[in-house]
Amino acid sequence: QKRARAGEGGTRTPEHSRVQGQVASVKVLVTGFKPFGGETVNPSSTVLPYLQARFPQIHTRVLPVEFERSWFELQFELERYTPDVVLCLGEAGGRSSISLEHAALNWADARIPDNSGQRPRDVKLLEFGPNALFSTLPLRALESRLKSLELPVEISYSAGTYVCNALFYRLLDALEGHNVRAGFIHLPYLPEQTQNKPGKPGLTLEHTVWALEEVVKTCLELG
Ligand code: PCA
Repeated sequence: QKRARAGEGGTRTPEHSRVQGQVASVKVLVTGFKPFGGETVNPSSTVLPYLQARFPQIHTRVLPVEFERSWFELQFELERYTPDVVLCLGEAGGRSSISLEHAALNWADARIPDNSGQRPRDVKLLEFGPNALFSTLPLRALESRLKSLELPVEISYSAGTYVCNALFYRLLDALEGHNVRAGFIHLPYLPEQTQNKPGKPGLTLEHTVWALEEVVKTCLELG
């Protein structure tokens, strides 16, 4: 069922709102996750205050690492804020690049329980939903922009089968037929997280924030 009314209230008048080439009225919602899996930080929420400071007009929110509650809280933001662009961020420990996620799978298989103790195994997220849904962000353009700055970036074809994928899938499902762009980006560990994990790659906070600033800038320009 389609409960999110994210597309409503989003009528824009670009002629009136164009400020120095930017469409000032594009409403961008950026979410991150709380720490999980024994970590004390999650890069996806660490970056939010930096993005908020750089772009005061955006809306940011930290979500719980819980299958049910993360979607419940995101839905609340969609209805309250009626964004034009939704960018969800999460941590993908062990990856070395910023992962622009292309696809969300209609599948949940949790390796560890979520922060509420829930551990779905081998189940569909939506019984009658399509097997996969695709990001509606311009991933190739984002990839080129970050590559040209020599930031580590890749387009990824799996957001996993845990809470991030579930949130991404439900978001794309709810926004189908709405004029709202949505995507998910997975971030590598921060250096403080890799200290006790020999061989695991990470990315500095500076580079992570820089990459996401470029992404948000692109999102703000999506009229
Ligand atoms: N990463 C997990 C859930 C929360 C997060 O930041 C995932 O990839 O599913």
